[in-house]
Amino acid sequence: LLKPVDANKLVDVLDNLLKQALQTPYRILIVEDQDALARHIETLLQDAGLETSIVSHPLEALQAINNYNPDLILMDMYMPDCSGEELAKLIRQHGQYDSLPIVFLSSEQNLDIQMIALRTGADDFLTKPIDPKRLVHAVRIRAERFRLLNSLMVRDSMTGLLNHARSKEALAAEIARARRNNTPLSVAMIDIDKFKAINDKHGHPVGDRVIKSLARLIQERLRSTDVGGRYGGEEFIMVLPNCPQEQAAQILNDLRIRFGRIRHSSDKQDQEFTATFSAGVASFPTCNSAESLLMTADAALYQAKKRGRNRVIM
Ligand code: GH3
Ligand code: MG
Ligand code: MG
Ligand code: MG
Ligand code: MG
Repeated sequence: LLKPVDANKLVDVLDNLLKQALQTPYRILIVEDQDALARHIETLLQDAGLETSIVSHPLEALQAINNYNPDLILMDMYMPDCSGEELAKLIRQHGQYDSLPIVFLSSEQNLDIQMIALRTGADDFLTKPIDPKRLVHAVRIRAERFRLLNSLMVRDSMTGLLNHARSKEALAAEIARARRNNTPLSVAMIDIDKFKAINDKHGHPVGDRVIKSLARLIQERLRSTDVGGRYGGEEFIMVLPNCPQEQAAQILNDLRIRFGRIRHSSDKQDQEFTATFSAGVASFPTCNSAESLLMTADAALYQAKKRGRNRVIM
């Protein structure tokens, strides 16, 4: 469920993220078994400024969705191994793809068959011969709406970091990738120290600013493949692919020192104050499931609190 979104905060924090999201070309995955036709469609879409990737075997589509992260799938109906209708059903069975737009493009003129195909949860049925304008329009408006809604749904409106649910999804995806590629992966759980006292002393809005300042530090620190999420109120998660445990602990310690140096200004008292956080780090392959990574990082965080806070434990 989406938390109610404060419009001002949204403009304040998400505006740039949204602008950025809409400026990156939309990615269209073309699932079409005939090479010449696939290339023709590709050219039409690319000429309109869209980015494309082609899958000619429908059974490779799920993997391609995972790798390419498309904003829309343009799908043929009749293919060997698996029909477009079956493939659409398969895609919809994956919870995380249930709002990904699917548009059929086929020479099938029979309305009944078109309707049955649309019952899979697909969004539109375009018929050949292709009208380039109609194709580009149908694809672009749906990709745009998806991109916009998606960036609102995945992000925490206060910090712009991934929200709790998407952080967990990202962790699941990254651990699957780490297993496939046999690469390390680290997870850090971060919790601001004695945050209740900060709220009590300086007020909730000042507490919010402290949360945002840590979120910004985390955001700045992320490489393009890293994930930063707001896991709870003043709790954050970092998922660091290709990063062994010692290196992750170093990154977290660096972050911890930089956060501790920020001078926060209070509204109530005429003085600045500082804040600290504690963190726990766990890594794959020592921990080999998402659950074990989260549990171990959490246990390490608990130890960091117990041993006096303002420290990173792995
Ligand atoms: P510890 O060092 O053990 O973590 O102590 P703590 O006081 O930080 O304890 P805890 O993590 O349990 O408390 C977190 C507090 O953060 C509780 C809640 O009132 C406050 N909080 C949660 N979300 C927000 C928020 O969005 N804004 C503000 N200002 N406060 C929040
Ligand atoms: Mg065909
Ligand atoms: Mg075909
Ligand atoms: Mg907490
Ligand atoms: Mg805390």
